[in-house]
Amino acid sequence: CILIIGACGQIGTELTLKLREINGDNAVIASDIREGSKELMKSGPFEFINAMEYDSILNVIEKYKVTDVYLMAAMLSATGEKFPAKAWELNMNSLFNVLNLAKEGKFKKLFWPSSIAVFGPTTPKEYTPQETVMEPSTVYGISKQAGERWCEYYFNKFGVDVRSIRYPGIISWKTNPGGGTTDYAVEIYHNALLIGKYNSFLNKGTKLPMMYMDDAIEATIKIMDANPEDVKIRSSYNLAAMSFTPEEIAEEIKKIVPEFRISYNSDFRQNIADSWPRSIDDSKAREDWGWKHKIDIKKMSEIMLNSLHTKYEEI
Ligand code: VAH
Repeated sequence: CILIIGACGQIGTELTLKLREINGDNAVIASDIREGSKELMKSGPFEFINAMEYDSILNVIEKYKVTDVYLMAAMLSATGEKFPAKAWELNMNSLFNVLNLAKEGKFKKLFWPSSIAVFGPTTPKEYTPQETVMEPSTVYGISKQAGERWCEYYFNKFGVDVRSIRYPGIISWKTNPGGGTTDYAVEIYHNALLIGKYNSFLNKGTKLPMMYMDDAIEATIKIMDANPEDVKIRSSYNLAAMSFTPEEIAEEIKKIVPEFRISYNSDFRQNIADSWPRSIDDSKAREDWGWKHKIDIKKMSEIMLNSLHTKYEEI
């Protein structure tokens, strides 16, 4: 069966729910260091796992005869700059735990998320290639770049079947994101409905690669279902759907919430955003395992506002 480590996070929650829909509730074990949303907790088996503790992962793998592991626990870019040592420790030790468990044959297939944060200020900013200069300037980005190198090393040296995607900013409404620089693009929708305005911590003109959650979940499942020989890149695949600026989201929101107003007041996260690409070339993922995105900024805005409107009405 499948084990999701970090199942209570922004991506982990929806990945767990989708995998349960496809494989059956009891075929997917959710785990995290704390309990998650009501919807997640009542949808199937849950185990407490600290991703940095090898034995706690091994116990669950043996208890449920796990074959596939998705390691979704990590400290993201903004929080990582506040707690650099903790970010490095969590992001790397958790990865070494699962790479070594796979190397020792305790389970078969591993998914590990990388990020466009592996790119830095010296990387070409538009249509960033799969292979290019990567000098990340955040601890999070450094940990993802190092992680990619280790994934490729364990594949080449020990035949570990690890697969990885460089996620762009992910937008969703079911859980609140935690500690990311792209989180402005989630907060803005909540605020549009709650107070009709948003003070963006990223400046006008800050274009970043982004993706709606359903596309990210589909890509994750697609790369894990791909034939091993089609997964030609074993560091991590560039992945993209759209790129937009805060003002472009504001324009989409105004089509549905005409009185919405945006203001700008950048903070330390502006430097992080400025170090990242503005758009990504994901042609290798499209060629190798048939990736294609479905949701654009218009569709995303409609889904976000309609879903959040319903959510806030229920409260
Ligand atoms: C972050 N949401 O902001 C994450 C992601 C590309 C951004 O890695 O840190």
